[in-house]
Amino acid sequence: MSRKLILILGDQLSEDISSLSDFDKDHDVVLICEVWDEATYVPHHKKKIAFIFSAMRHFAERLKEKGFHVSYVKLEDADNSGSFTGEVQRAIQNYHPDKIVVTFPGEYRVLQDIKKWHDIFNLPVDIREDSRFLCTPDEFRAWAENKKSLRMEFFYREMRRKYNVLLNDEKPVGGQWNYDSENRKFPSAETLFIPKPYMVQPDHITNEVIELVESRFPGYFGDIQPFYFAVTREDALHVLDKFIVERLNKFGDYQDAMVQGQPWMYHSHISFYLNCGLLNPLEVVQRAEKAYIEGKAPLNAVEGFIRQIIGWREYVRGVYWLNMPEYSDHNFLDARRKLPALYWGAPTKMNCLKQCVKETKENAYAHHIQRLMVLGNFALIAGIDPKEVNEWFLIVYADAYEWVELPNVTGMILFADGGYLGSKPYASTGAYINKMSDYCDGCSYSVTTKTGDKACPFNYLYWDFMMRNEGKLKGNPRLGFTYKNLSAMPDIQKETIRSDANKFLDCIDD
Ligand code: FAD
Ligand code: DLZ
Ligand code: SF4
Repeated sequence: MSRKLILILGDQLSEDISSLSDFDKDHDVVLICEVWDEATYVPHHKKKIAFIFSAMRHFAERLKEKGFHVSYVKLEDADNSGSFTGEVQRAIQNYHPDKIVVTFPGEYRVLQDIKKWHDIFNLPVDIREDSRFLCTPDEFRAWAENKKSLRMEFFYREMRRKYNVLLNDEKPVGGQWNYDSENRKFPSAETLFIPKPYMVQPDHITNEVIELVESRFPGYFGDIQPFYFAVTREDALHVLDKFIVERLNKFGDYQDAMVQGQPWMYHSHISFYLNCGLLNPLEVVQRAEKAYIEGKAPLNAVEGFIRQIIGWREYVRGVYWLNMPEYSDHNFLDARRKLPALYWGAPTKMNCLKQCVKETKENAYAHHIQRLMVLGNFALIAGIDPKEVNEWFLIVYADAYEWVELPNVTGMILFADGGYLGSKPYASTGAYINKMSDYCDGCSYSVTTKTGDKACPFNYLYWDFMMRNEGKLKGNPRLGFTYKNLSAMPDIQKETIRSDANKFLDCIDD
């Protein structure tokens, strides 16, 4: 009887993963390994490493309880080779398999390694579709074919039809596909009473991993304590249930709101669990839809939430696999500035950035609008090199894997792909941040002042960005109004803006 060696990666922690679909308990072996290469290919946030390792260890225990033969390699094991290839090699020597099986990985660089194994080990390598995603790379390719630029909204409608989500006789429930226009409420008194998310007490496995990370990754960014992530499927389901029951009803209303001292808001905080396999996207969507059908959450909230998962999440993955490896080299706006030290927690007088970086450091999490309109917007208008921005976003968030991080950074926030993913750069002055948050109240700068030492840097950096990139952006139909305003601006004002921007950026790390 032949034996399969099944490698399960740290973001494939699902019992229904395709690589296990024909597991033979009498012969096959599952390999799960903590390897130095993965833990260090970027210096991940400490909470991210602890989360993945603990979730991997718990998952291995679960498989063993169910009778799977699991070979689990810990980071500190004496013979650990430090790489997937090295660990597969050791497992081949130990178990003499006839075949290697792995589900399609989440990152291009890992896929390149896996593709070499057939030649290195002289064994067949079966790379299986990752059926947890709702759109395969081939389906996405077919949808994208012959389109010069892609738009998420049309992809999303296809996905609603494919999975029959929020549809009545093939028409969108409520008559509209998208209820975003109802979803941009400012923070109000209600945001003072946000239900607390489900926080998990670390067990002995997690505590052991925390100690390991503290001793082996001491200089890495981020606070490891307090640690409260779910690391099992049961706890991840609790996180999801608590969100559906307590916060989904307000998700739409406050999706874009930012409140100082409230890192979690009405968001779901399930990206970590979706991306490592503890939750499945379709089950999440179906639970949200059920809440709407049962009258427990309004349509604007449920539609908005579902759109993020079957729309944006699948769309960015499609963009990633369709365009790698070229996508990681895009720099359409030729941005060259180094990432300022404030992204690593160096003091800054800009309160919005200070709060978002502080929460990122504490939680390995920031919600979407913090990533997009504060951390991302600043990186865009300050002209920071896409490579540096991508690396930062990959390091600091516990949900970050290149398939999802890269399109969001290169495409969504930096417009570095020239408008392939999004129709215009998400650049804004301080007015947007002031409208959607209370950060400006506690800031040393004045959000209503446009130039000079007291002025909010977002105000002059925004116009400086538009001037610097006029040649590339002026023709964008969605920026027509901006460039009309710019052309009406007196030259002296433009000069002041340029000079304020240069002065600020030149001293940003002082
Ligand atoms: P919610 O706001 O509750 O949304 C529900 C779910 O929708 C999320 O869990 C996520 O799975 C999905 N989702 C929402 N927006 C997106 C999106 N733009 N792309 C993909 N999925 C989405 N998400 C990641 O999972 N990993 C990343 O590395 C990542 N990097 C990002 C970088 C930037 C610059 C930006 C602007 C966004 C990034 N996102 C990333 C998307 C989004 O910010 C996070 O998915 C979200 O903040 C996670 O928190 P949540 O689970 O509370 O999400
Ligand atoms: C993120 C991560 C880390 C920190 N460590 C490991 C590891 O030691 N072993 C492992 O299998 N996976 C790890 N991961 C997740 C991988 O980086 C992820 O599986 C690949 O990038 C493919 O998406
Ligand atoms: Fe941020 Fe400007 Fe508001 Fe300060 S004034 S918090 S820098 S937007």
